[in-house]
Amino acid sequence: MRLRLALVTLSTVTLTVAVVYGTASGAQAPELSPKQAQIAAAPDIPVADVQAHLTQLQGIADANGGNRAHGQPGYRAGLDYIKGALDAAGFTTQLQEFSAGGTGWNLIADWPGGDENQTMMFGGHADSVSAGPGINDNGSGSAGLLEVALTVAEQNLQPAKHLRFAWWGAEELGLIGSSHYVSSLPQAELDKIAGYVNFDMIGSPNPGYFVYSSNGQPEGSAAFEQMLNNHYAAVSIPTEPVDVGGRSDHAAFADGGVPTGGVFSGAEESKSADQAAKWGGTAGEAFDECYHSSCDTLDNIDATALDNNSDAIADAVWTLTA
Ligand code: DPN
Ligand code: CA
Ligand code: ZN
Repeated sequence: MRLRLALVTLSTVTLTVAVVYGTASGAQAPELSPKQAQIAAAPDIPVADVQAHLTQLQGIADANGGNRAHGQPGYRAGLDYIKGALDAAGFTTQLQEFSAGGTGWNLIADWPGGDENQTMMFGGHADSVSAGPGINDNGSGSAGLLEVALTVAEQNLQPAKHLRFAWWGAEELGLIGSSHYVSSLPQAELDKIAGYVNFDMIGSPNPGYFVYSSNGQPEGSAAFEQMLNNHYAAVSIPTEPVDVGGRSDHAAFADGGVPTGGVFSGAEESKSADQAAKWGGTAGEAFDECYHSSCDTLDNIDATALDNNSDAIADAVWTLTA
């Protein structure tokens, strides 16, 4: 009886507070602007959907001599899998052909709409080394980007900026596909690219959470670094800045003056004791012991890192195109 009285009293107080607040503010909570609403709506990507793409890429490598390397049939088969899914979802796709000791292709996917004078690009390389199937490097980024793109279509996102995804060829031979793309754009077209965010290795088995440093990068890059750091801070994951330099496909964009950013879970470098303390995993072992080798297979993926970083891709797409 006493308990019930206490509850009645409490709910009365709560009601009173609500009424007073309503009166004082004059209305309900202020409405979000379309930009704020889009940012708030960034989806949580189910990791199983990303893993399903990785299973496909592994199967494609298995059926094509064990790799998805430039100049090998597995490369084109993997790219066709990604392209087929994007085409079915309503993207406008194109294969940009180039030659580099064999024919290579970039896959460019545009989501119709938005201001093309402000085009935001998100990408990663789709080729593996010839030693193995390249599931972490870079099936992981390829699959995360694909699932986020499919989610854009599912939710019929209508961003203010124009949205373009890219899967690059021949990265492993020296950033050839992305360099070809940037150098083939007339200056007027390059000027329309508001930014490029890169995802190369996002499911490393002994993962770190690295955000590309904007130090020495074109003006505007710091906003991408900040946005990505905000994303991880919101889910209580500590990050470290990393100077990726010329080691991945953002480099040609940066050289062309386009603001860049990216996310990376670590390659051949060894995880320090400090890093193991904050991220878990094994100190003194590489972030990816199977980097560029035949064991970069489906089981060379940390599902939690893949999940967290795929969610970061989604947040970047939703936030940076709003
Ligand atoms: N793409 C790999 C490389 O070029 O060595 C791995 C890598 C990705 C390295 C991102 C640094 C940053
Ligand atoms: Ca998720
Ligand atoms: Zn790579």
